[in-house]
Amino acid sequence: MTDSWDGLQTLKYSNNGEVAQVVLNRPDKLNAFNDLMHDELFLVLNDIANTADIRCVLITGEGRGFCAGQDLGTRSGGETMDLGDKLENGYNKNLRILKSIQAPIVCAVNGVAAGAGANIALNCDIVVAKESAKFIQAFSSIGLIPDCNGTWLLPKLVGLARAKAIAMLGTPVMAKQAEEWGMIHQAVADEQFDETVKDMVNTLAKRPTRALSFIKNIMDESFRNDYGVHLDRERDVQRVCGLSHDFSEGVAAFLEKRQPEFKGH
Ligand code: LHQ
Repeated sequence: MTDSWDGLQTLKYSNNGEVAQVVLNRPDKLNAFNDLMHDELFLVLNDIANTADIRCVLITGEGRGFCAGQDLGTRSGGETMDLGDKLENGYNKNLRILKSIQAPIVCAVNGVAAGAGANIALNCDIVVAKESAKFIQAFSSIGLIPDCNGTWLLPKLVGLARAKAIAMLGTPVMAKQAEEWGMIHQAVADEQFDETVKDMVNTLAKRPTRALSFIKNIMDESFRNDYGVHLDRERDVQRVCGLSHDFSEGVAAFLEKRQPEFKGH
C-alpha cells in the first residue's frame, strides 16, 4: 500500500491498514502549507478515511518544526485574493475529512506550530508536544483571525480569557504551558518524545477502536447538546457498545485475569 505514495512531494505517508502516519515534509519552510501540500493531504486523508479497519492515525512534522501555517511566500506581491476561498478549498476541506476519520488521531508536535499549523494540531484527538515546542496564534500578527476552527476550539480548550489574549497578542505558548492550560494533552521531554509517541500510538491501536470513535464523537457532540439530550445520547451509544465484540472480550479478559485482545469493532 505504501509504495504507491512514493511520489508525494510535501508529505511522507504510510498506512499498514492498522496505523497510518502522515509526516508534513517541507522542513526548509518549517512545513508551511502550499497548494500542493493541501492537495496531497487531501489524498492521504481520504485514503485513511477509506481504510476500514484503521486503528490509529499519527500526524507529525519533519525537521525542527511541526508546521508554520500557510506558506506566506505564496502570498507575496500585494495581490488581493479570496482567503475564504483558500480556506474552503484547502484547510477546511482537509479538516472536514480529518473530522470524519473514526480512529483516534494523535498529533505529535515535534517543534513550532504556528498559525494554521497550531490549529491543525488542536483539531486532533490527542496532542503530544516536545517540551521545546511552542504554539503561536500568529494570525493577528499579519492582520488575520485564527482559522482552522481556532476560534471555536481555543475558548473551549483554554477558556475565553486566554483564548482572546493569545489570539490578539500572538504570544507563543510553550508546550508545558499549553499542557497546564489544557490546550494539549501532554508536553514531553524532547529526548523522550519519539518513544512516548510510539508507545501511545501502539497502545491506541490495540484498544477498542469503535468505542474510542464513539468517545471522540460524543465528546464533541457534548458542546451542542443540553444535559438531558446528552444523557439520552450516552444511553443509545452505550447500547451499541454493549453489543460489540470488544465489550464481551473486555469483560471476559477481566474475569479471566488476562489482557484483552480487542478487534476494534
Ligand atoms: C516560512 C514560514 C511561512 C513561508 C517559516 N511561510 N516560509 C493564511 C493565509 C491564507 C489562507 C488562510 O489561512 C492562513 C492561515 C495561516 O496560517 S496565517 C499564519 C501564517 N504563519 C505565520 O505567520 C508564521 C510565520 N513564521 C514565523 O513566525 C516563524 O517562522 C516561526 C515563529 C514559525 C519560527 O521562527 P524561527 O524558529 O525563528 O524560524 P524562521 O523564522 O527562521 O523560519 C525558518 C525558515 O522557514 C525561514 O526560511 P529561510 O529560507 O529564511 O531559512 C522562514 O522564512 C521559513 N518559514 N514560516 N509561514
